[in-house]
Amino acid sequence: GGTGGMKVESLTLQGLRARPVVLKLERPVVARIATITDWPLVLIDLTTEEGVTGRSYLEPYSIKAMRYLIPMLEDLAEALKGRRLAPFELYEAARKSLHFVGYEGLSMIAVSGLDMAAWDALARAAGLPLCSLLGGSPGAVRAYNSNGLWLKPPEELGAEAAALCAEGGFEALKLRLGRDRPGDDLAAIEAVRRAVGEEVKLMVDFNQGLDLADALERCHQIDDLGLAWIEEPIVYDNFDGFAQLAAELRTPLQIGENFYGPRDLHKALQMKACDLVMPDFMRIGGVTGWLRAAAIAGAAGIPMSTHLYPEVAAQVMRVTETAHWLEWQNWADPILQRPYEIKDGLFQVPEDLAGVGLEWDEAAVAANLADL
Ligand code: SMN
Ligand code: MG
Repeated sequence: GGTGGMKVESLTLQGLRARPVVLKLERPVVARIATITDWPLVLIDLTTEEGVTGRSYLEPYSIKAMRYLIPMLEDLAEALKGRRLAPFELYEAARKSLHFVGYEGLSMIAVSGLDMAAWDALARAAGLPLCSLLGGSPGAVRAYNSNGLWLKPPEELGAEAAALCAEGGFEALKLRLGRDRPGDDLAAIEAVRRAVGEEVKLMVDFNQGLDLADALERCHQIDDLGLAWIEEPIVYDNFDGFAQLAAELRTPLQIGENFYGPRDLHKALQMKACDLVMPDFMRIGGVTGWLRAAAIAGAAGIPMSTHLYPEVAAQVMRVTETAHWLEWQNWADPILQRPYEIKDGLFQVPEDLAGVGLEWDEAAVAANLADL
């Protein structure tokens, strides 16, 4: 399939275009720490001298952050221009260029965006889906629906949960917790449970909203409800606190969307700060960072789930030793020509595409370009 194959070892990085887009969310993000109604995306086109273009997108949560992220991406590409398109080598070179600036935050987010586009270009040139280039094969990945169940009144959640299951035959949903009154969180879980039945798996996410004392109390309150995991009850970098929670709770503790690079995952596991991990592609270091993190989680026997970026997520989950759950949300779909299909709760890597295979719907992009 795909482009039919090309000499992939001869690709040369030529340039990068990054465009800011803002899309209205169908179900706004209402989390304990922030409300987001308009979702920012940076669309990346990485060009090569040979004519192959690699694509990726970044979702930096904050519209204004795109004002700093786009020049960083352009500067990285300028510095790497003329180099061979070898993603591991580009990753190392980009990281080294940031030694003095610092590795985390926007630095890592920019490197990750470049890395995902580079892997896409390489696999496109080879005429293979990325998962095949990595030694796997296209196929299905188990997914949960993360599109909704934000901090709304509990009485609205039953109908929404049923709708979310129906969006793709899902048998797992994530709901957000951290309402002011703990009893309202319990009512929310109860409403969703009643609507979807006992068989559907429920993940819950506090979005870092509690302090450790509250987290200890409130996580214990929900510890015998059969939840699939409790995610980020406290601020993301408090690994000591997570370790205490993980030791006390029976429900698996999930963290990782705020790991900056594989070493954060390594540290979290060393400290026994969690039972499960779920790196985000813009923070873990794109595909390169994911592969390295997946090796650590695999060796430790820790189940690994994805955060956002479902298309890249599906590709790498096909080669992830301890692959657990793909987080499905479709907020980028309005600007994609061909979103991957979801059916029976399984997200499908198409057989007949090359790379990650993102193609922009240029009319939709033009209609939603942001004026920063
Ligand atoms: C999340 C995702 C996207 C926006 C806000 C919050 C969340 C998750 O932490 O895990 O899906
Ligand atoms: Mg989360």
